[in-house]
Amino acid sequence: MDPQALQQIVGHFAVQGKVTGIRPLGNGLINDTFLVGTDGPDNYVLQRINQSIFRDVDLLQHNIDCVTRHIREKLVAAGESDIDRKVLRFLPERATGKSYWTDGTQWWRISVFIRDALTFEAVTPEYAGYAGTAFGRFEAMLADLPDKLGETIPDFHNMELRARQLREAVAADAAGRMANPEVRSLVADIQVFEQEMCKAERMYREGVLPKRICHCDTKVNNMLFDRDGSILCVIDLDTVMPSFVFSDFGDFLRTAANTGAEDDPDLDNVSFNMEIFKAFAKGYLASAGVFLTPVERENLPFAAMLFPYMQAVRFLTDYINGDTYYKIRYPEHNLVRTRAQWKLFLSAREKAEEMTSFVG
Ligand code: GN1
Ligand code: MG
Repeated sequence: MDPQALQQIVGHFAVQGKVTGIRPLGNGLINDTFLVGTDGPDNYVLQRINQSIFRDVDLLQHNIDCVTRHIREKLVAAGESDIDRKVLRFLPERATGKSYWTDGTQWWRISVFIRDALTFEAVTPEYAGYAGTAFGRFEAMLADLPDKLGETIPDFHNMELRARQLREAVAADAAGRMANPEVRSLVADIQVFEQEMCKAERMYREGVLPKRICHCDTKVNNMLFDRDGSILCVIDLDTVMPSFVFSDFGDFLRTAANTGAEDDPDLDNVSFNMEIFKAFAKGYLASAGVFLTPVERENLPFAAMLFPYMQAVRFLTDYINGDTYYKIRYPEHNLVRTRAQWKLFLSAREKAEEMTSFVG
């Protein structure tokens, strides 16, 4: 996007200082993100919200406002220092005071850029342990949130819905990709496990599995670390909403316990790393163990399998639909991603018993 247009958008928010530069930031697959440099005390993160995915931006920003306010209050009450580095702060739009600005076709928001923070695409077991504790604490802090949060993407991590979307994509074959035998074979392999992987929705209907406020996008790169390795805060709050705790536990491991990349073209790189699993599970149980029910706890290994599975389904669905959801960098990207997530699922599944004996 042209820098002058971006600068004008920034002008709608109460930033301090003069803007000195705007450049792309991070590698999210949904929103467009920019770093805004200034000569003032802070730099900022500008984001264009992908409104074809987040259809109700008022609800989205309501959730984020409630969550950041609640966490900030908790940090203040606990006497924490350096609070602006431990929770995101969004700026009000000058005219409306809302935490976003829209010209009616595009939606934008700005948060303060957290100084001296590190992000990682991969972590050591030690850092995975810190991350486990941090996500457990994040859920614990939100357990007494007084506001009601809506689902910013309805049924986001509902496996029954994702399986249905795959079936619909296959039936419509909008991009003619079902002609490829590899795609047909992946669909068939995936469907073998469908009933097993839709267990959480059944347990929820039976009333034995609760929903809690979860982050729902706990990719390892959505966590900011301080220079000394401690966790500063969790970012990318678009999907904070009621879900099963499996979302946060499973999605972190999907990214952090993968010995390869999410879209690794070399499947020999991809496998499920038990050292990361153990360290993360230990950290998570240390902070979340107090509120988890026995059913939640005993199904954490299921969560570690569910998320590579669900992601394989989502990437394959998008491939079959003709790449309408995820940003891609080359034509077969979603297929390459599917293969890697499928390999990761199979690898995690081989370790199911070992995981179960670890969480006890
Ligand atoms: C998307 O935008 P990003 O990269 O943080 C997606 C997640 C997927 C992830 C796969 C709203 O997250 O659910 O797990 O890509 N977010 C949405 O990398 O669909
Ligand atoms: Mg992200």
